[in-house]
Amino acid sequence: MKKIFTALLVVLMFGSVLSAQEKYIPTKKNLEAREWFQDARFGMFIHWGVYSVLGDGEWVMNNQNIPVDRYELLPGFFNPEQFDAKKIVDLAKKAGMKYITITTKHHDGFAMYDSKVSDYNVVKATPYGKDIFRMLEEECEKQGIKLFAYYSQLDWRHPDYFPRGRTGNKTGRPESGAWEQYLQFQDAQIKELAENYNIAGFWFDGWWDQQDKSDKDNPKKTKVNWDLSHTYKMIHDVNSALLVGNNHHVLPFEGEDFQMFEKDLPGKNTTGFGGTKIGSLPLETCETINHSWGFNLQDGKHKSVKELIQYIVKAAGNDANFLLNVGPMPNGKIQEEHKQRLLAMGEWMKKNGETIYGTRKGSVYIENKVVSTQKGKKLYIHVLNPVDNKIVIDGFNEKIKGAVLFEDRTKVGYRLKNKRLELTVPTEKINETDTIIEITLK
Ligand code: FHN
Repeated sequence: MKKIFTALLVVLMFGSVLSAQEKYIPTKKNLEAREWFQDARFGMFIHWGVYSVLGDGEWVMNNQNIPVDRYELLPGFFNPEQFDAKKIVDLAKKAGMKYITITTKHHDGFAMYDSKVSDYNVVKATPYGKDIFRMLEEECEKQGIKLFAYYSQLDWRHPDYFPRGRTGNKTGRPESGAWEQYLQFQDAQIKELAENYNIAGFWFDGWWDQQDKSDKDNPKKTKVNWDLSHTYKMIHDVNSALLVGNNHHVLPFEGEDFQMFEKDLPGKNTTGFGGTKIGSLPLETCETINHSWGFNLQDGKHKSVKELIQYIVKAAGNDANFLLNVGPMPNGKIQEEHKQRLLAMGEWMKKNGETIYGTRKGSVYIENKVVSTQKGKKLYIHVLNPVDNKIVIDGFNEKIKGAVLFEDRTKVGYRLKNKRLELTVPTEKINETDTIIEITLK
């Protein structure tokens, strides 16, 4: 009898290891969701939490070494009476955004949804007492906007997030903890989000906190076992269409459905923590309007409308979505400078969105000068910061039927010889943000 029991135990254990590590094969529903995602091209990122009360960004707990027992006073001051989910979703739509990704839990461990796993959440621990994620979910459903859940795997509050990683080391927690217990906590919150909210996917963050950078040849090495395959399988078992992305700054892991880049176009490394190779999954890059993700009272370095529009054009020219961030203030409103920029982007997207939505990257790319997007036989040449009205493109392997200005169908002169394409735009038609030439291919 004992032998049979042991054999059964081995089979069960072996089976569970295989099931968690079996090759991930995205379902048809998932692949359709990926297509939708790539067509969407533009989303709103929302970083919002009790940290907004201090107006010093979302890293304030770590940066000011605020111990947990002091930080836990903040929820008591969080009462965003002017929060209006309809206004937020209206703004996203007016900007031309097709989805919203909001922080359900950032590194501080505070849940912006009605978590049954932890009372450290916006419903139970604040005078506001309402489920912000639920209100956004319901408004997104009404307005046909998809909702993604940002979830931080890194946690500066949970005692079992131990061993500590690179950050959150001075938050007054005991130097002990059970990592497996933390993973169970994390997975329980992820599962309740997947099961109880109508979302399109997860945007994970914080894996990098445990990255073991000592092994240059193995960037995926970590000091702990995140057991990502178990978490991802759990998500896809709840709903195979859920798109999983993880902002780990390394090549995608098995079970992920899109690859994101932060403050850089895919593959670039202006930040110093980027430079990750581009994988084969749908791509997204995320950026702030000023320099802060969470509301920062003193950060007035807001990017211009031209910079933001060129960012979405460059992203699309790199086959990537653009996830542009807002950090609501403690009263629940979006700061005016960001609202105005989003509305201006929306005006541009109304006129030119056809050259972005539903496109894939085109064959023409001259860093910072000319990018291209394509939809069927239409190749859109986006001329950014031209020095004159002649655009020269070498190595052009396509055959052309015609070329016009996208905005008013004015004919664009062209000469194609030995794979060199010369386009001549009427000088008065040059647009200082983006001159779009629509080429019809043979
Ligand atoms: O530490 C976070 C940061 O607060 C923010 O959430 C960004 C958004 O991409 N991700 C991490 C930094 O890489």
